Amino acid sequence: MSTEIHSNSQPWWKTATGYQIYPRSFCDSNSDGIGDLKGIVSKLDHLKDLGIGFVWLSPVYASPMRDNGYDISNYRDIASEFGTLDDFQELIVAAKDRGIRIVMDLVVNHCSDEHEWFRKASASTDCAEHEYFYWRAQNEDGGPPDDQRAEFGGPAWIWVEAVGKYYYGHFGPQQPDLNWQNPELRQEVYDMMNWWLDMGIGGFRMDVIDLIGKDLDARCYAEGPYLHGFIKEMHQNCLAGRDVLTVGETWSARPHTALNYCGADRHELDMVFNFNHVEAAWDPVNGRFGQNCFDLVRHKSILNDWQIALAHDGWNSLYLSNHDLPRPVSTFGDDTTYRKRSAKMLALTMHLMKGTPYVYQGEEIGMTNANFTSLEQFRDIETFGQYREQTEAGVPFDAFLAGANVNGRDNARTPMQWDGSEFAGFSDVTPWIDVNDNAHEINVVMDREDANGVFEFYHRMIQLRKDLPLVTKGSFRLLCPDDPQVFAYLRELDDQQMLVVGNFTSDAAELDAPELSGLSGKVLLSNIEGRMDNLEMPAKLAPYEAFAWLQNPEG
Ligand code: ISL
Ligand code: CA
Repeated sequence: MSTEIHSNSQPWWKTATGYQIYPRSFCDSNSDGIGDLKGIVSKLDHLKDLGIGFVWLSPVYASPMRDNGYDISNYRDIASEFGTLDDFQELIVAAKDRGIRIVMDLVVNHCSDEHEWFRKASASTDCAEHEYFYWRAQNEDGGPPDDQRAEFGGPAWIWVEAVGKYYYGHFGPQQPDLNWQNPELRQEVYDMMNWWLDMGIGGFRMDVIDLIGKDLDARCYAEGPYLHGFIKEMHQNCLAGRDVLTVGETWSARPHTALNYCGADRHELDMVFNFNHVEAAWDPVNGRFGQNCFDLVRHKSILNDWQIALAHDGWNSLYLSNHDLPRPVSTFGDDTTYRKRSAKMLALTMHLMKGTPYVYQGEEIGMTNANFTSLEQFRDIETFGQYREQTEAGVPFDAFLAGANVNGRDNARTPMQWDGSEFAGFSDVTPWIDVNDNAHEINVVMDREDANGVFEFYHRMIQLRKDLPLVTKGSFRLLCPDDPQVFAYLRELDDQQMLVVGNFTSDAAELDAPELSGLSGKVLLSNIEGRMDNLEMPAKLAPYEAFAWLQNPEG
């Protein structure tokens, strides 16, 4: 029986829970060590059992895979190692049968240097495609127009002898930026988007979309002057009138700019990914490859600001992890003694805020960081860029390794741990990247056999969102903002109140919310044994304890 896909009063993406798949690392169906589309199809029941409503699929387009698909060489084809267009259509249908939509990754700030557009553009100035990229002449001393560095290391301006000019690659030479100033380029992108939308996809996650409005001469990159004009135009050309989800990846968005993307009157996007809480855990001196500097008070304050900014208009995305970030249980929780309990605590406090939650593959069983020990184990282009820059700057290898193990992107990219077999049930040959050493004790089979497993907790939590309109619609009020241990908030709708509490530490803690003392209600979900329905204030909390409690359950 197919699951109901429409909800009558609200857009489906407000009541659904998303699940991100990084295809290369999810499931390998043909024993080449690389995850693929047929592998995803074979695991759809896992997602259905979890209760998710849509998949955000990281790029599966044709690509030389310098950045694992975030460098696209053909926007209308599937990478051969992932399968074929037929496999993709089969995935859409098989997912739909299970009430799941497939949201594609839209990577149009840049393409691959192997895209036909760039091949032509870099061979001659005398073709339409030349204008699809940003070109600049040498400056007076023969050098590049400016000293901008690429995200993955090296200069962002790259010389091409054949045309006697530099092109701009924000991420690196193999990812030339597309010139959004050019109307024909924009039309190519819109046609391509419509082609996928007509095929029946559920929407788009838009890669670094805040960069497309850049003004290179002003050296203005993120949220540039042309940004919202372009997104509006995209909306008119592709999205208006379609029942799809759009979410922008926007590192530069702040609570006061978020409505520029997702306010109802804007006709741009449904929501954006906010990274403020992610960046707040980075080392202020040594940056992302320094130490983990997580601070709960700041974390709460950031999330609260976003909840307030989008309380009445716009919509939040709720997440702690993706394919670029370390595993949340390692960054924000405890990945040893309290691994399961803290994984559940992090999930509960995140998912029950107002917005659409996203689960990243493996998070639902509490997968941990990779803890690689040698350079040979890494695969990520960004990590190698860091390695070169740090080595040149004289940083010792051990310090680089420590940083990569704290925040490197490969932490999230080790193969999905399906079972305790040699390659974790991901593949039956050596995978493209090492399986985490802990796969024999952290895997889907073992976790799902455990009534107290992380998966079962996620399943119940996701079900709560479907059962209780309050979870989607209720207002949000942060409690005890200055408490360094406890994250607690109230959600309210009509005469119902839900309290959500999480202890972010391995010490006992206390919540004092006198206004709730003595009220009758019931515990909806808890990650420890014995949490009682009646709330006595102050409430004592065990290490990493979390619960959701509903006052006036009949309301
Ligand atoms: O993870 C990061 C934090 O600094 C950056 O490395 C990352 O480049 C940034 O998050 C933008 O990410 C997106 O675009 C990149 C791609 O490598 C990432 O995987 C993608 O999510 C370029 O397409
Ligand atoms: Ca494969």
